[in-house]
Amino acid sequence: MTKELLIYLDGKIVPESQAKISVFDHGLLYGDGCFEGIRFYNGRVFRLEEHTRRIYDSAKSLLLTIPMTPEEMIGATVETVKANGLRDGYIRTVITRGVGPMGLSPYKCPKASVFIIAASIQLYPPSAYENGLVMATVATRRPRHDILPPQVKSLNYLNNVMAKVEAIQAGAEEGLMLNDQGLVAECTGDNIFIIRDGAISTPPLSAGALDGITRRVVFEIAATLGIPLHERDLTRHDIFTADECFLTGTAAEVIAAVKLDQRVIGDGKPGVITKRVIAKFREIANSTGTPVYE
Ligand code: PXG
Repeated sequence: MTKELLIYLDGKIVPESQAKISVFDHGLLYGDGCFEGIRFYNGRVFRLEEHTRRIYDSAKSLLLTIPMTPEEMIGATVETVKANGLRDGYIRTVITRGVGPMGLSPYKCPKASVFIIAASIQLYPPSAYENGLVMATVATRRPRHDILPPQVKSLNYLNNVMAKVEAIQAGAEEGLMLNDQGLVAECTGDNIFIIRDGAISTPPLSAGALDGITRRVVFEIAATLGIPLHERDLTRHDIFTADECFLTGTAAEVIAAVKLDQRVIGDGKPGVITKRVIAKFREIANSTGTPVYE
């Protein structure tokens, strides 16, 4: 039998078999809530303050009161990793609207629930990290800010799930999502970057991309390596004709993308600048973060 994970749930650390949420929780009934995906490397939680800030921002946007302070949230996150004795892995922090009567109104849900899982995740097979990912443009568009704000990491991920399904059905590993104007927004769980003539470009957040924390790390890396980086509107054509392309996300980390809709990007292999960014990312991820065991 595999050992049970220990889960943080509403102030207590409990075995996973006891970590249960009510069927009347609006997080389940309506997808009403928000979450974070965080990685830890080498006994240190990567960019924990930034993830914590983002979940409080998501909650604020949803009029959702998290029943603890950001400092307590940081403490609970570290404690959950420690309780499981893990050094490398993935944390899923979830805030649900909590239990209430059926009906959309969140005003009848007195208290939000908070749970934190520390485990592991593998988004793509190891071969994808060696050879790069194959992408397909999907018909499902990223919603506009006035439909479902892409900055809110909400529990309503059906837009992304449906896009992922389309990508898999097209024989691809990742789906390229456009916004309502047909401009590149992001992928189903990753931000996208291209490189052309030695400069990196990525869509602005206004295109409908999540303000990815890995995306921000790439901005820092580009500055450190002296590689120009521009936020600008991108079309599929820009990706077809790029020299290199890579995706970023907490789960994905930094990974090359080598094909979009049967067009080979660059020479069809992870590019030189992409490899430099990946190496620098690994260095930063393995040497910084909030210590769990000190
Ligand atoms: N866009 C979307 C829509 C995301 O969901 C990112 C970009 C990258 O953001 P970060 O901050 O992680 O660099 C995400 C994050 C999963 C999983 O279970 C997905 C994400 C993060 C962690 C786990 O597939 N996506």
